Amino acid sequence: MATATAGTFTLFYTPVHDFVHKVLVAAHEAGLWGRLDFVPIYPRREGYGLGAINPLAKVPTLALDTGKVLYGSQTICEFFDSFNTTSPLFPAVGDARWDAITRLCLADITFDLAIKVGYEPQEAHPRADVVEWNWPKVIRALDTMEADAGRLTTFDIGQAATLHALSYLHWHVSDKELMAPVPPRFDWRVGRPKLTAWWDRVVERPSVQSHFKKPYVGDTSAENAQRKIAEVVKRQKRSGLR
Ligand SMILES: N[C@@H](CCC(=O)N[C@@H](CS)C(=O)NCC(=O)O)C(=O)O
Repeated sequence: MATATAGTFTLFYTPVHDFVHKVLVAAHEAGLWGRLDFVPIYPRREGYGLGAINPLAKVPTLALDTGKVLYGSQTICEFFDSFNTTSPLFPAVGDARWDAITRLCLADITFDLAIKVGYEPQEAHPRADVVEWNWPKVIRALDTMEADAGRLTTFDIGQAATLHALSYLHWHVSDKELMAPVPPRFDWRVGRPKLTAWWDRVVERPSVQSHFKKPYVGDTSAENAQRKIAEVVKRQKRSGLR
């Protein structure tokens, strides 16, 4: 059951639409797209600090009209999904629920590992063991997704996260020369026909097409980010949250 029924939701996120964002998918699937106020944040750039409203200063971060702030992409997805009365992405009970949440974890950690292996060569002192340790996990995760893909009929949060992870892997890893054992021009589709067929089907969902590969249009300035953060702080003061 949703805790807020009216108003807009301020979503602080990085609007790089070269990959699928599962929080955007969850919002769209829940019918909330028109109620989102998108605020671009680039965590590594000067002037975009989210620390005033999220101690971890990470994206995504979601602020409600009351000033209440939610963070952690899984938290935000589940919050959006609490408004989804037609086909929730978090099944309520039973095997379907645990399968969806396990799939979510598999995909989210694969996404984290893709970030790690993609950025390691840019570190001041790149460590071969970091990539050697983590790359086999990525391969096993992809093979698990392949084994899972043939069984998928409905759409759930784990699949939204799988779209997120695979699209990120493609964008961040496929066209680069990284460190061994990551092969050059790695393509997750090769040898994974069921996962490929599943991707080709679900990528057409309106919730994915809402943003994937479409440029972000809007104010991306640090001034806008700081103004929106200040508004959240003001709402929190009004609501007695600070
Ligand atoms: N587990 C968190 C991870 C969020 C996260 O690490 N976001 C990155 C961008 S993908 C970030 O904000 N990095 C900036 C920082 O760590 O300061 C989630 O799923 O929300």
